[in-house]
Amino acid sequence: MTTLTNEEKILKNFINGEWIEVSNREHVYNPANGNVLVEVPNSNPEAIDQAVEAARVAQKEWALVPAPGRAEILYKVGAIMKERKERLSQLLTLENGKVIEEARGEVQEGIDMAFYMAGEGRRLFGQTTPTELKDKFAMSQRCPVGIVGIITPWNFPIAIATWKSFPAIVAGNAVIWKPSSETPIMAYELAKIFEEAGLPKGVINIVYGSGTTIGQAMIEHEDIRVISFTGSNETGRKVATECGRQLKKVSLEMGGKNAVIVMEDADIDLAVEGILWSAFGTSGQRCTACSRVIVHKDVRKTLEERLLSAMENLTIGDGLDPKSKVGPIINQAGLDKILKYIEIGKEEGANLAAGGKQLTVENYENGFYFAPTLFTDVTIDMRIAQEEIFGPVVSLIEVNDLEEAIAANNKVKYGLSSSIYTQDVNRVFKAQRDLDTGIVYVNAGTTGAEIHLPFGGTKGTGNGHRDSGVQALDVFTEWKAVYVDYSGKLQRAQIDTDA
Ligand code: TXE
Repeated sequence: MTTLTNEEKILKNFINGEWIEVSNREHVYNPANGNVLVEVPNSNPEAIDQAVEAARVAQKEWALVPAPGRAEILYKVGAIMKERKERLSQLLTLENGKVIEEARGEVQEGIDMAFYMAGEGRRLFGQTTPTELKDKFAMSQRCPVGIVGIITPWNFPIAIATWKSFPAIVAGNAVIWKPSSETPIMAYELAKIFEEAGLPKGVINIVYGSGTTIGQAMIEHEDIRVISFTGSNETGRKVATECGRQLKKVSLEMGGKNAVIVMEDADIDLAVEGILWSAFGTSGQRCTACSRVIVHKDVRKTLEERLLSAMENLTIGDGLDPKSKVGPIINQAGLDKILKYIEIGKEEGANLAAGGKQLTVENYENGFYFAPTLFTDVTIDMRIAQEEIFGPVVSLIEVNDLEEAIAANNKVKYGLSSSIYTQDVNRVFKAQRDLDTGIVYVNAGTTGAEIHLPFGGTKGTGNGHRDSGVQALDVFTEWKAVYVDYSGKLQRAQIDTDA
């Protein structure tokens, strides 16, 4: 069992390769039992000025290191993470609550991202292209943007950080990272790993603090040229508005209202397994969580019965207990939000078929547990079918055919992930074309993204950018077009083309 030393329990900012103690700190709680885990700095905005100063100096040197050399550091980061996987996973469960098997999966995602982005050190492809003039050469190349700011949430405290920081670093940027103060330990551990891997000081800087103080200071600082944000739609809109005022590039990933569609020809048991995993994993606190099941009328009753019976077998408890299938909710505010939606669902006339209440787990009385919940008789326009609840709550919606199912899927303001269970190849291709989401799964739940594919969504989920995949590099690079004229004379584009 991993424990923290007294020194590790007082987290510090990491600026210019130094650990800086901050006297103003807040407690961070283990959601499984309500005990204090660590203290996290509540920094002043001046910490951002210091971090930017360090990043400015560091980035100039870092950008001159050949990209394969930058990648070598990421290979080392990946190797250390791999060696330390169990420690990281246990600490992740302690601070976030997700069950240990999922925590291991999340850490693995970070390891995969390290090796994948290290590979980019030998690609970072640009293009060469013919020119319209003789004896002239043209190419485009990726350049670092300079200093980038990343703002991350608590639900995937290590994976999301790696999706953002690794491409930024391999592309030659310096990073200022504000992690969520709910889950600060992963950032601390990752900073130690960067340090051990030999990342030059100032290339990554971690400043802990509130969104409104530190997040805002990052957005306002004119030398931070990009903000990459994952979090709620509400906060993301504020971030984008502020960044817009300053002509700052901003990449947003802001959640979803994801659906699993189950057609009448589906393998129902397989669908039930997929729904359980994607609806109740991480206690429903994933941006890709399945929170709606859109089911064909012919199999609605069968699916409902089998789902309810499978839900009864989910063990809820401390994520470190291997028997637990569903861990706690992040905090009291998270529980309150879920409870509010249970009331809304009841008032709207949905049928609460299971769960809908806070749970007390023996010996973990101060933990934040919630029963896996199913609402049936839900219609598309109900708020529980439209708004992100961020808890283990699923709404069952009955439809008559595929067209209606796709329309129901698309009739939400989000567009992150969707899934369809069917055996019919024609339906598969029609659905993957028409489902208006950035990610589509066939015969699998709504979760399970792999790091080498683009992650993100349409409509209210984002603003057109993607985390992970090679597409992540677009956020952290500028394109430069270079023309080399070796004709020895003035050649005017568009004019001297016949010469
Ligand atoms: O999110 P916030 P919170 C949703 C989910 C959850 C709700 C609240 O519904 O219940 O959001 O969670 C920083 N300027 N998601 O409060 O506020 C903040 O410190 C700059 C869905 O944690 O969006 C944190 O680091 N930054 C989501 C990050 O933004 C600001 C994952 C996210 O915080 C800021 C998390 C500001 N004004 C929550 N205010 C998903 N879709 O995966 C806050 N922050």
